[in-house]
Amino acid sequence: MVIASGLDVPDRYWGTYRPGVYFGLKTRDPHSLVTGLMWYFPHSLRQDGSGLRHWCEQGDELDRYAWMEHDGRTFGVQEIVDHAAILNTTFVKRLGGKHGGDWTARIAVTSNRNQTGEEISLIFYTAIEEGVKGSVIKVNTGDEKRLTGIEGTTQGLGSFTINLVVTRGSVVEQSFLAAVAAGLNVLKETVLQNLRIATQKGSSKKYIVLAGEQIPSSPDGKKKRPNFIASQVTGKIPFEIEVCFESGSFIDRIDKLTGETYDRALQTRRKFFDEKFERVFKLRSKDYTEEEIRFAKMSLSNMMGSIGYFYGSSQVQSEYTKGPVPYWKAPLYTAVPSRSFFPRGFLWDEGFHGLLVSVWDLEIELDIMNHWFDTMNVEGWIPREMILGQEALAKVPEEFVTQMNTNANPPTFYLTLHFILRHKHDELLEKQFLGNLYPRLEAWFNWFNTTQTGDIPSTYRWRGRDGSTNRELNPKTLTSGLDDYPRASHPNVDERHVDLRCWIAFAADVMHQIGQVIGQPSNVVDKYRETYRYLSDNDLLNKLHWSPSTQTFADFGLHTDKVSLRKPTTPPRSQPAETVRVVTQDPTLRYVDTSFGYVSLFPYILQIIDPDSPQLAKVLKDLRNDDLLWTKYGLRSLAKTSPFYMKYNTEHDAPYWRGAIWMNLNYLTVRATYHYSNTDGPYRDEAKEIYQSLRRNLIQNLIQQYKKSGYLWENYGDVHGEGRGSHPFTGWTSLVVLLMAEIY
Ligand code: 6A9
Repeated sequence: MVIASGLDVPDRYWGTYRPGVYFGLKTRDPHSLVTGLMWYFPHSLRQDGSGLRHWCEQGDELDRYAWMEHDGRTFGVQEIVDHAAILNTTFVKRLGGKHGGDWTARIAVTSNRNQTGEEISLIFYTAIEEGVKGSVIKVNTGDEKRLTGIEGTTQGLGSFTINLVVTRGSVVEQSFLAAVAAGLNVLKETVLQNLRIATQKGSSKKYIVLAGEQIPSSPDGKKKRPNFIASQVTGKIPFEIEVCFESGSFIDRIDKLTGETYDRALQTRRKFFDEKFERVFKLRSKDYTEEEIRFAKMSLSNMMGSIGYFYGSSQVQSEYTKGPVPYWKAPLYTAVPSRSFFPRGFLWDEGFHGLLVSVWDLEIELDIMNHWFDTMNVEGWIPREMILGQEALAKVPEEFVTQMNTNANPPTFYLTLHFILRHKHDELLEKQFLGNLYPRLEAWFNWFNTTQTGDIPSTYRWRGRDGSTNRELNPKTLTSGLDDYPRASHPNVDERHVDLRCWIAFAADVMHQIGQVIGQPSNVVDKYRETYRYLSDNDLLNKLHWSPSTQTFADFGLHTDKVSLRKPTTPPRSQPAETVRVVTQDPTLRYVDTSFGYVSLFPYILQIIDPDSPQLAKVLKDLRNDDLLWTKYGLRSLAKTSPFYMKYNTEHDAPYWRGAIWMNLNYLTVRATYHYSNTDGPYRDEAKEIYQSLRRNLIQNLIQQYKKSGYLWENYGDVHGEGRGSHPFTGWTSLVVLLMAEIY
């Protein structure tokens, strides 16, 4: 299918589609012009470049930074707190002309500590890739060789101008740089190489300035053209700058989007946002406090503000090629889980993001899904992690780049689709979208249902586990999304994974529903219903996955718990000894039932357990047990009783899904509990009670940790509830908004 992108969708052409930088705009165009912000405090800039802010980095140790408001289309309001300074970055777009219109960004710096006068340097830049046909940017300098603006042309933007003005406060120094950057991944380095120390006439004070025109000549003597133009303003806090992008084809503009006009435009946008937020989530009418509502707006806004546009090709390894080969070049419009640590697309994360995004703006979500499904190969496979383009690649260690076309990741887009069908925001649009997507949904389903099956009929097995390693305490299952969650200790073909079985059962159900909605022939629709019935048949499920001894759902495989990490007794002389796994008891074919955790909950989480079954009673009982998963902060991933609870997987590999509290599966558990508390059956009331308290615990802890730390986190500690792992992590953790609003 041809996806509508670029100028076909003018109102989403420009956006903050570089979620990996603190602030920057680009277009949904493979070779977009990019703009962005860097800043530093002159007194704390170091030779090695530390102190210069550009990419979101945890190492910068900002107190916090978050989009407080962002609608994914027209405007955004971000607050960045960097030690003594608060940077307010806002932008508003205005449509007009043929190239996506104008926008203005405002960067206002105020003091965090009520002390004014400290100096800060803001650098706003514009860059294009080198050697793209039809792309030019150049500086306009007035008298005294001061930069007065930039003008340029690209194929996607036509002609345009960008002007920067200081709108408030006192300026200490202003300078610019026009240079040739070797790539979009080295813009910070380009700035660092071109900083100089200068003094002003009649003063001995030293300033850090940008070096002006620095254009090398080509070997043929001709001057090269700059592809990077940066403008620096050093000012005393408080002060403010405005950057105004004007599109050349926008000829009937009445006034400039600056000053008071900008104020008014921003006010209007904020008001619309506020009204829509209440219409969609109804938190005010649910009696949340203003502070809680601000938190929820921040969570949603970061999801929308984390949407990026990437272009490039993945590295893919298939069984037909010796080494990894590049996939075709493709665009990806997607949210990212974490702006700092992994600002790129992840397949199963995106299905969770889709829940929140689709309630807020269905069109955006359908667009995101279209892009992802366009990355499917002929076999029906979609890569798990999308590392597209120079900027994205620069953040990934070599060994993680290659994607295997035999490996899966949970098909969570079926969750998104199920959710969209349930909430019916725009039936016509949905029907059309589903009709177009259907052939690829079939291919996707078939890929899972043929390549991920187990040896016994109706069983499934995650591929990609390493059966030969002696380094890991329990070989990881990255494909399942639950990385180090303990599975059979000795991966082999006898394994059967209960979570994967449930995912496929669920997918079959959704395929059946979609088939009905778009009027597929009954034999096709029936086929999926049959598959769903077969895979959700509770007797068969219990036979394959219910451990009679522990009375819990479990994986099955060649397993022993008697494993430990030890330093080898005779270390290789040349390098320091790495711990290895020692197995002190032969593994046997059995249920992996000594570890209770998220995996054991899957038949419940995906609502496959019959409402009147004794299994449901047992799961509900286990859910409330403090020795297993229950904590004041949500459900921990692995029971305290598991031999793998909080264990390192190698000496360097800290526990990840071995105890911490993760929002994505907590959200699904709350959702399932909501379902069982609203479905007739003997255990309704138990479910109702769990629903209330689990939901409350999760919401309260996230709000409290946000107040304390300034961030949403990748996961949360099960003992004190503190945020852990990468931050900000506003991917699935922002599903807290749906919990607050009770949207499932
Ligand atoms: C590799 C980064 C300096 C791990 O949220 C994305 C995924 C989830 O899909 C998965 O379920 N995360 C979870 O277990 C993060 C994966 C990050 C890989 C980063 C190297 C080093 O960069």
